[in-house]
Amino acid sequence: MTQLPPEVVRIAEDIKEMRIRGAGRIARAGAEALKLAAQKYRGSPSPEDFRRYMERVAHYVVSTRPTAVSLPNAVSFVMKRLREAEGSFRELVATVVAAADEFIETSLRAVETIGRIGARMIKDGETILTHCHSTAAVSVLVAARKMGKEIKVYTTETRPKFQGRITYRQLAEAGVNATQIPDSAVRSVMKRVDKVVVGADTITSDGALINKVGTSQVALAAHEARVRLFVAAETYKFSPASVHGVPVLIEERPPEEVAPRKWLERNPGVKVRNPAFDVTPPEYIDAIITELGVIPPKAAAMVLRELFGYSAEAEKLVLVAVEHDEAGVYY
Ligand code: RUB
Repeated sequence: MTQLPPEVVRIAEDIKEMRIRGAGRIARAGAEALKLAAQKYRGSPSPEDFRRYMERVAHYVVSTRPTAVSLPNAVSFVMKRLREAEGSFRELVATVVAAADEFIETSLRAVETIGRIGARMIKDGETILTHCHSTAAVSVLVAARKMGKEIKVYTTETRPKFQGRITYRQLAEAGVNATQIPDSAVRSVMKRVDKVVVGADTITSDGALINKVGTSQVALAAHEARVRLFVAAETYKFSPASVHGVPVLIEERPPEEVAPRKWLERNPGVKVRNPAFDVTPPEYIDAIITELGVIPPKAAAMVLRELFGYSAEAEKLVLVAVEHDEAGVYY
């Protein structure tokens, strides 16, 4: 069996260990991994062998992290092109490379468009709260600043991995007046907040949002204070498999990310849970800002039908991710 190129293994490890993180970046890295796998393939030049090898790579890449549907969507985008293509081995390699490049470019453009659309929804002088680090949400906030709007942003720390520090740094570098708060301070600052903007790992056909753990508490506090909550999400964050009732697996990460190893050793048998994501029901979401425009969460099913139709490949890939970690919790 042809070995997977080290570059592909490295990308997969970087996704697993969260050196590459955030649903959009994970998706682009997945597409890049397929492209590299095709370019570095040194097995037999028979189209059938190459196709089989690429199916194996796709399975491997999708198995890295289970929750963000952007990853199987990116892989499906590329693999669909390969499955539909005919021609020599060289032509098939070129098909994979072109599809991966197209996904990456389209994805980056979508983030930019969301920034432009979302920024128009923010008024000069408003205070915004965001959670974790979302490239799409940061794009909205930075675009608002570029439009000359003087905004103030609260960024949560986002324990246990502190992705909020990335958000803070990116906003500060863009000249946005940002303030870091502990996650537990969300409710106490909410009375000074005008809008919440967060990103998405997955949006289901009923308009529920799966995003960094804590998002649903932010939404609850916003709902109580009558603060509107917006989700910045490219359409490849919508789950085609959810149309068919396939559940979203909430990733559980190692306890060492939550509690220091020494403390765990000193307290043998201690129970620690570390769910990486949670589910915010559509009732707590005012609108989803996509590259196609702003939609109510209840329109998610329509977007899915429009974009994917029936996508059996995507369903298969999501199932692969589910098989990968059976200890997790399903939405
Ligand atoms: C990141 C996270 C982000 C979404 C959207 O979780 O929950 O809000 O992935 O990000 P993690 P983006 O750090 O565990 O990957 O807008 O960049 O796609």
